[in-house]
Amino acid sequence: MNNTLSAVKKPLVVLYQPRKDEEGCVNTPPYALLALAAVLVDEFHVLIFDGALVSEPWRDIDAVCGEQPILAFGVTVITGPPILDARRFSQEARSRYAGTPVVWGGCHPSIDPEGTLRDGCVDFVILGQGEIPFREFLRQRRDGISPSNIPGLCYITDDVVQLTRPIAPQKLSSFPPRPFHLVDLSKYVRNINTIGKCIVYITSQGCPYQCYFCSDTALYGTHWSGYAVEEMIRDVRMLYCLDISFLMIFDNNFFVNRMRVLEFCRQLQKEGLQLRWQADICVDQILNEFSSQDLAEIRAAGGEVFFVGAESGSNDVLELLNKRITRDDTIAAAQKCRDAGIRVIYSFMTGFPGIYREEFRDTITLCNQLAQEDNTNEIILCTYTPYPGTELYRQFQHLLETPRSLSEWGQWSVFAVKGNWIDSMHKTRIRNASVCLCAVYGFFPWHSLQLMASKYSVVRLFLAPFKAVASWRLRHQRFRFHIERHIYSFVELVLRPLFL
Ligand code: B12
Ligand code: SF4
Repeated sequence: MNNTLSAVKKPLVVLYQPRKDEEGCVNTPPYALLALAAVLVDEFHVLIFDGALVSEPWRDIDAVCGEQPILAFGVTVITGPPILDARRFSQEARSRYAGTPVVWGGCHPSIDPEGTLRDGCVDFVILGQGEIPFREFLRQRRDGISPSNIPGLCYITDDVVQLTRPIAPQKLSSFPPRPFHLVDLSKYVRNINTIGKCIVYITSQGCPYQCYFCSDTALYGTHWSGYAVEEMIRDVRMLYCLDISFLMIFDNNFFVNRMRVLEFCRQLQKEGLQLRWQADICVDQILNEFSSQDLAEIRAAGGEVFFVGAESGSNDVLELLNKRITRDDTIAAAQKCRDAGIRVIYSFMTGFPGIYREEFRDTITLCNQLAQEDNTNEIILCTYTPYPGTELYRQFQHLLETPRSLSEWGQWSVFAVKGNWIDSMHKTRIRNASVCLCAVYGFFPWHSLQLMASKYSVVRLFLAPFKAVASWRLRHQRFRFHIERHIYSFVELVLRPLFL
């Protein structure tokens, strides 16, 4: 962290990534802030702080900034718990630095600029891709001009919210490289027992698909753009120096440009970067855009895991979601990945209003089938949560108790919403089905028990009857009165410290 700010000549800009405040949330480098910083660092002195890494961000900010004036605060915000920390931070910023504007950008303020501004802790919102408009905003502030005529800039004057249209997203390759030296990347390295030391990396923005549940469409429509391969390789070389063995590529859709992906793979090999990696891909892309030969190349270059939003085993739901695939496509894609030796993490959602009983059966059947066919695969089963700005949110809005304030949006999380439209017995069924899948196939977080079972026969013996019952439940879809789940959880609690 820079502690010699007295020597700084450029105007100071403080960027903040709020803490997630949710159990199990991954700490990711602040990629949105790094993207902004890329176009700012020539003209401004940019400091990035991450609420997930420090318990008292203001202590660090005070220590670094001292008495220096700050031109603006920029905060990146997604819907859910990060809003709560973003609000705290912004309120504090305004009370400590009266007159310094607080600007919010990112998914949530872009989707609900009016609600964000009316909350009263934010001065400006910038919609959509932020690089160009934020730089223009800062230039105008620096030059003593009251910011105006900036595409995507929203604010309140005379109690009227001034909304403007966002800028058309620019190609990422037109921006300078992200200034990674502004953050301590080593703090984002995690050690996961199944994959080793890893870090999250992002290589693109947007997605050309238009799934009706996905926030990305609300932000970027069908626009997609990715960093050039040379830049990706430069980044990966730098991340490699952090002694990582696995790269979690968290793009919305990494595989949009086939040539870019294959070139990336070739360059990884040419450079001798022996990393394993995972990335998001669609069923449709596996089937229609990447040949078996392509998948083999990807695998050879360390592409070990695909994250696939299979979403549902019901063709009706897949249509409702505008997924443009059928359940048979998912099975065919699974076969193609298996042939290429690529492990797949499938993400499923269940609990759609009005049809949740019917779709649940089909989804569990498909989950079970995929897991049975390849026991290296993994399944994540979530309860559907409507996100603002999406087509499905609009469709289901009448069934929801919609948040009325920014802080209520801060409560809007997968864990809190949990399908308010679903009867409580069915909620129990969903939870139990998820536990059964984990118990039978050893998915996260139950893989630790499987690990113990492979080492100790006493654990194996203990697990056997539970696995047998869970397997019966999955086959017959009987998830009510799941009493053994409680014993299972209790014993896991006791065994874990003893054996791991
Ligand atoms: C990293 C990430 C996370 C991180 C946290 C990120 C953070 N900022 O705090 C983690 C892993 C914790 C996470 C969790 C979740 N996430 Co998430 N996540 C992402 C992901 C993969 C990358 C975000 C990113 O950095 N992108 C790269 C940057 C460059 O693009 P960008 O974010 O769009 O930023 C640009 C603009 O938005 C704008 N901008 C952004 N910030 C700012 C700030 C200022 C001041 C300005 C001017 C402009 C600006 O300019 C940027 C540069 O162009 C996105 C998907 C994606 N690939 O984008 C989903 C995404 C943001 N997540 C999403 C969701 C739904 C979730 C979860 C609810 C998922 C879940 N089921 O659990 C949880 C919620 C966590 C919680 N506690 O609430 C949704 C957003 C929903 C919403 N309405 O906000 C996204 C878009 C995925 C999707 N396609 O639906 N996520
Ligand atoms: S493919 Fe993924 S990122 Fe793209 S629109 Fe669908 S859910 Fe969103």
